[in-house]
Amino acid sequence: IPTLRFSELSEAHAEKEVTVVARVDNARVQSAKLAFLMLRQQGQKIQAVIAAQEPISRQMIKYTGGLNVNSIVQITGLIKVPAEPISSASIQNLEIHIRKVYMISEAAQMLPMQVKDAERPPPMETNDDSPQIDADGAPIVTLKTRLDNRVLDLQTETSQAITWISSGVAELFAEYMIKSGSRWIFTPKLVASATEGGSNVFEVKYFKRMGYLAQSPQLYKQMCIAGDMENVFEIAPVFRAEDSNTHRHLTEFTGLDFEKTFQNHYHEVLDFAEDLLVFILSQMKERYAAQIAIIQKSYPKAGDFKLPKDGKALRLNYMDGVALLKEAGVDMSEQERFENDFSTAMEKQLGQIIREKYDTDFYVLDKFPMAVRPFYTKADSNDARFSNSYDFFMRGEEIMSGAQRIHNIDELEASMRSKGLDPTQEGFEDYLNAFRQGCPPHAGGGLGMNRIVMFFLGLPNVRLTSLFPRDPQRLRP
Ligand code: ATP
Ligand code: AMO
Repeated sequence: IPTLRFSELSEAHAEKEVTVVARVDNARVQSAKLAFLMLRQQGQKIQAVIAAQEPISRQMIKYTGGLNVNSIVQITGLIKVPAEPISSASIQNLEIHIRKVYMISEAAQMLPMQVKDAERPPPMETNDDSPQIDADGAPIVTLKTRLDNRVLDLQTETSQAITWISSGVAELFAEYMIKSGSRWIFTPKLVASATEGGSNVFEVKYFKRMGYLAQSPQLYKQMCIAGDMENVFEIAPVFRAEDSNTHRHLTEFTGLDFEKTFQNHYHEVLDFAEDLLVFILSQMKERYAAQIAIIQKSYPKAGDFKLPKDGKALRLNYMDGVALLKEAGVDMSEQERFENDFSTAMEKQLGQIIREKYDTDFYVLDKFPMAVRPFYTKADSNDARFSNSYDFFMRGEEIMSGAQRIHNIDELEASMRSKGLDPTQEGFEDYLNAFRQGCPPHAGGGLGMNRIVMFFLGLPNVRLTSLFPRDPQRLRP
């Protein structure tokens, strides 16, 4: 008797005996002579029936109908095609008439939450764990309960689809980079200095001294350029000790980073990055349409992400964004413009304005003020208040930062000092030596994978995009 996956089963198996290994989605005893199981394999469900007839005992019916929900069982039985088609779209129009049941892995009788209850979107308050019910009296599973019991939560149809979307974004990023001749790099995450120059680093005890968890692969991807690697990319964890309890900040997230040399102008790299994002977002819509449709049932915005119609990213300058906000009545003072850049509220409002005016949820702002960018950013040679740096936005929120980098050692040291950093500090020495030894002009960017998934799907919380999210309150599971 063959053991088959649900996806391999069809009406062609009618009246044939098969074996399946699946999860018990639901079990019920109908009568002393009849019991039903709903079996589940990822998104697919098949009903199984057990009826009293030779050699099946009433005891076996009681046992089957009483199986603990979520257990993994091995079932052997005859495939039947029901005369009356099964109405639910998620349930296949096949039935298994059970001959044998073996327990493979038994789930506890009381689970901390029911997978079916977790199918509805939770309220987004992260730490509220009070019991709630919806209008029909069904329990609402809070985000905290779901994240505390993430393994069960990952089994829901929506979580399954979201994890496919993350997988797709990483796959498409790597595909595009490799096609462009980029080399996949693997840089250390245990490092000796705070890469982004800030204070938001996790310290680790490194034998007899201190080390840090990498805030980004920034210094190493640039050192690879100095090592004549020309075009590199990485997919790796990024650690930020930011005590930011927001809908879009994690303390550990997946970074999609790239760095490239250019011949004449940093816009060669900016053009490349724009095409990369248009490729990822348009291919996601095509290749992952089935998953998007599932997510849309819980999060209605999942299917409505607007890409520019001409297939080219919309690029504006930072000051164009300032002007659009001013037209809408949001005026930034001279100091705000050059020292603060946009607040989250302003960014979101700008996203609205751009959607209405240009009909796109994806756009790029170039030429950010120098004062708000990290030390390695190259200033605009025409106006030193600005820089050759860009942010990418989806639905009005930042998903990527990038810039042309300083490749001249004197300029780099001066920039560090102007940002209050000490070039002689341990950890910066090796980075700076790379420039003392000669480094070609280059630019790059860092994408937050979780942010791309979140804003592509219009999800209300970034934690839904992380397998096992880390935030200031959460270090488990
Ligand atoms: P980047 O690191 O490139 O700046 P980001 O989007 O994470 O990316 P942050 O500087 O961390 O940017 O924050 C951006 C916005 O988020 C800021 O306008 C800030 O006001 C807001 N923000 C950050 N932390 C918090 C917080 N704990 N509560 C409310 N808002 C926050
Ligand atoms: P930046 O600090 O802007 O730039 O980070 C790059 C991108 O990472 C994402 N991101 C986050 N995602 C989730 N939780 C967080 N706490 C978080 N912080 C940032 C955002 C952001 O755009 N070295 C530069 C990149 C470069 O210039 O190449 C850097 O790290 O999507």
